[in-house]
This record gives sequence, C-alpha cells and structure tokens, in this order.
Amino acid sequence: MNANVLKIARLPDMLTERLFADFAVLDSDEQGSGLGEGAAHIRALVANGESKVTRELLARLPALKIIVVFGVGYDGVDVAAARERGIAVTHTPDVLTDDVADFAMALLLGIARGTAPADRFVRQGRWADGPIAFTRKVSGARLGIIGLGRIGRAIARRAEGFGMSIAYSGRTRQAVEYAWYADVRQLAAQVDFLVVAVGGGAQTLHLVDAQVLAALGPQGYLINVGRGSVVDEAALAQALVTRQLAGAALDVFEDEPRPHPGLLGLDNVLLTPHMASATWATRRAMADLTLANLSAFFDGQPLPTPIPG
Ligand code: NAP
Ligand code: 8YV
Repeated sequence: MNANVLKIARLPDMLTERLFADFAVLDSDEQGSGLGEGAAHIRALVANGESKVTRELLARLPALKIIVVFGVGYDGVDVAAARERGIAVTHTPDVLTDDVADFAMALLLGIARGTAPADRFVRQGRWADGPIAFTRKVSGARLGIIGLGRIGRAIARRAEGFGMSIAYSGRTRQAVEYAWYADVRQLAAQVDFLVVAVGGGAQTLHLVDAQVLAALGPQGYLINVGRGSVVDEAALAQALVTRQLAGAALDVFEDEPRPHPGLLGLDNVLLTPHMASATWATRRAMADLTLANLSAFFDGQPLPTPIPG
C-alpha cells in the first residue's frame, strides 16, 4: 500500500511509533526529500510547531488535504497557500497551556534569582570563599505580557500568586482587570519583567526591537516563551552586553537550534532548548490530539482542533 501520510518533523518516539503503527507513513524532511513518485499519494502531512511548511512543498503534494501540527503554534505553515487549495490545518491548543505558563514562571524566577549561576557556584566549590551576590526580588514586581491569549492568561494567573501587578499588550483590549497597552514600547516602559507569549509570523516579527528593550531598561528583564522571531535577537544581545538590559531568559530563538552567538558567553541570560511544553504528560496529550485529528480526517469526521479562521 502506498504511504498517504508524510511526516516532516522530528516527533517524540511515543507519537512516531503510533503513527507508523496506525497509518501508512513516509518519513521525510521539510523539502520532501526522497519523495519521488510517492508524493502523488500523500493526503496528510504531520509537522510540529517549529516546522516550515512552504508553498513549494505543498505544490509537490497534489493530493494533500490536511496538515496536522504537533504544537499550538503554526506560524511556519503557509496557511494562505493551504487555504487556496482547501487544505485543512489542525494544531494542539489548550493541552500545553499550563506547562508553558509554568515554564515561563520558571524562567522568570530563574533569571531574577540566579538559580543557574547559583548552582554553578556551589558545584565549583566557590561557596566557601564568600556569599553569592544578591539577586532581584520577584514578588510584588511589575509584569508585562505580550499576547494575553491562553498561555498569556495562564502566566498572569500564576503571577497573581506572586503579588505581581499585571499589564499586557495585544491587538485588542480584553475584558480583564489588567492594564492594556496597545503599544509594546509603552508596556515595556511600565514593567520590570516583560514576557513574550505571542506567536510568530509576519505580524509579530521583531515586535520586541531595540526601542522596546531600551524602554524596558537597565533594571528590566525579558522572558520569551512565544517565538524567537518576535525578538530582534541581535539587538537583545547588544542590550545585554552593554547592560542596557538587566537580563533575559529565552526558550525560543530566531534560528533554532542556534542561539545568537553573542548570547552564549553572557552571565545575564538563561537559555533553554524550546522545551516549555516538554513534560511527559503534556507531550502525551499533544500526541493524542495530533492522532485524533489525523484519525478524524481519515474517518471523515469533524476535526477536533482546526486552526481558527
Ligand atoms: P493564543 O491563545 O492564540 O494567544 C495568542 C495571543 O497573542 C492572543 O491573545 C492575541 O491577542 C495575541 N496577539 C496576536 N497578535 C498580536 C500582536 N501583533 N501583538 C500583541 N499580541 C498579539 O495562543 P496560545 O495558545 O496562548 O499560544 C501562544 C504562542 O505560544 C504560540 O503561538 C506559540 O508560538 C507559543 N508557544 C511556545 C511554546 C514553547 O515551547 N516555548 C509552547 C507552546 C506555544 P489579540 O488577538 O488580541 O492580539
Ligand atoms: C513544541 C511549540 O515545542 O506548541 C508549540 O507551538 O512551540 C511547542 O509546544 C513543538 O510544537 C513541538 O515540536
């Protein structure tokens, strides 16, 4: 039987095994390398949140009817090209919200309280030489959130527990008590910690630029759990080197898996490898939802979680 599902992304083994057990799958890359004549039979494509699903790839797949994304963010998918062809797109919202919000707080606390350097301090035997430097208080501080969506709101709820004041920016004002700023620069000027919880794509490209970082200022911290493309990483490295920004904690980067080289030698950054949703429980739930979307498509049932619009 010809394979009719194309997998173009690295996925957890627990999902890959179930995919290959239950469907006729071809493993490839984002260019569709080695597809050959098999391309004509592909009806479903499985990608992840980091995948680039280009117009060129779609053009090579004449029978394609659905793109199933293992992740909530689908900024790498050329949605306009998919819609022109009537190709459905699904993703995995909600099931990862808590983990990503938890991780945003872990990054915020980690960079402010210096947990990574403190760990090195103890391991390197430097404790005996004197006390470690004081760090930044989080409780009661001012938090700004770019993108008060599912994840942004979950971050805000957690921050309330830390007695933080909360403000946000987004395209629309929401029915919440938090202060709204239409302009990200104005938001940055009012807060101590600025968390990016917005998705990627052309509309948010470099929303956090040199001016926003300058507004956040030498006492300010940037945390990014949204997408790397939202932050001008070269400007960020420059602001950190010159101490025009106090610190940054980043889970996502402009050119993954290669953080800007200027960030790697700095002691005022905390860097993690795009892992905010990577707990066993959440990755299982994401895998279940990915397979549920794929099964619904092949069974002719309504798709559980199509992208909006
Ligand atoms: P969501 O519910 O759709 O929230 C996105 C929010 O962004 C919305 O509130 C939207 O509000 C706001 N927004 C859109 N365009 C904006 C703009 N130009 N300026 C400011 N705000 C804007 O999505 P979610 O489930 O919270 O996920 C958000 C993103 O988190 C995903 O797209 C993904 O990139 C990222 N993510 C990362 C990880 C990780 O591992 N680090 C894991 C999961 C998700 P308005 O429409 O009012 O503007
Ligand atoms: C995942 C993500 O790391 O959901 C998203 O948008 O970025 C993350 O949850 C990713 O999709 C899995 O590769």
